[in-house]
Amino acid sequence: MTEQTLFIVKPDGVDRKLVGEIISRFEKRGFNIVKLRMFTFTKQMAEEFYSVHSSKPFFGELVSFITSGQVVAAVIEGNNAITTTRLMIGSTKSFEAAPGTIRGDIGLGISDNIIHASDSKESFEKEVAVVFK
Ligand code: 3AN
Repeated sequence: MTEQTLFIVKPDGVDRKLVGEIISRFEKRGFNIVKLRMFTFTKQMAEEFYSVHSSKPFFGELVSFITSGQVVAAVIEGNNAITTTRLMIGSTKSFEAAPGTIRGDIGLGISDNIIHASDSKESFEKEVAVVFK
């Protein structure tokens, strides 16, 4: 089933010059890039983007990290995009992520876990509205 999803290379991924490698992985897998944008989150955008996590103890850290530098956001399209992309990024805690995943191959952090990707159609619709409005 062809669907769209969104991923964001976080500030640590941009700082570490991993944008090309990450986009390349999705292109090689067969996804089409539909939209691409480099920008810096404002605090207001970040709070809206991460509003589902607003009651979590790490919410402040999440907002402060995602606003700390430039990010690259992409909308990609392809077969089973949401689930496949989540599998490709790996577990939230990069140090536990399986080798072969993006986090498992090139990360060790939690806040600084290189990449975000929408976890459902509802999340995608909400997130794309914040990032590409
Ligand atoms: P994922 O990014 O794998 O979808 P979520 O949605 O559970 O993970 O969490 C959103 C973001 O919150 C994660 N990308 C991570 O940066 C941060 N996060 C999750 N758990 C923690 C934690 N225990 N401490 C600090 N940050 C966390």
